[in-house]
Amino acid sequence: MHRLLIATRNRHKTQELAAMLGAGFHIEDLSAHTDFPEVEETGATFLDNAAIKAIAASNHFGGDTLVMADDSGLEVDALGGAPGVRSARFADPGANDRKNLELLLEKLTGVELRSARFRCVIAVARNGQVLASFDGACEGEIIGEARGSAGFGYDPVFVPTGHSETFAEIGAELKNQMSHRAKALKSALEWLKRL
Ligand code: ITT
Repeated sequence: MHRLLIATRNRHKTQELAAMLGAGFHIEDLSAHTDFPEVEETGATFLDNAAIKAIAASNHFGGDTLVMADDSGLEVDALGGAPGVRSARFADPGANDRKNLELLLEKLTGVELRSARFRCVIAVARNGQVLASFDGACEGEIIGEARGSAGFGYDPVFVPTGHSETFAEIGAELKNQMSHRAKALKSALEWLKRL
């Protein structure tokens, strides 16, 4: 069984990744590692930030620990691609999901162009080196008010193309088949099998 450290404190990400990775992996995230310092996400792209998180964690844990980091976010066309890499801290540096989502809906009040996409970059690192990275995107649109209680982040306002329910209504199983994270992880899994 492969041991994989997921370099995140976002338990929703861990849950989704764990469900998709399945039983062949022994997974751990940063939640129990309170000594691991908060990593500043100073990159301009999802790839930069995924690499920053993966390298920091693999330096900290050392040895042969295989580390996977996910940097992800929402790009809204009417906002020129915002919140993008700032998705987790859109409303303010310590913002929570509800505040971010409220700000997004406020900014889109009366705006007709509703197209958006979630993006995810997964970086895999060991001994302070990024070994590979993978990306995935999921197109959709932002509705006018939040619907559903599953998932996290902007899920209650994102309806993936070809569906009528939001990611927060559609259920974890379906989200995990079509999401940005699912697509990035599918490529990562192919690569991990050959490692
Ligand atoms: P870590 O850095 O510890 O992994 P984080 O939540 O800060 O956790 P990011 O910097 O990658 O992670 O920011 C991701 C944000 O993008 C997340 O907080 C949500 O607001 C949004 N997001 C990403 N994937 C999402 C998804 O599947 N559903 C809803 N929102 C998502």
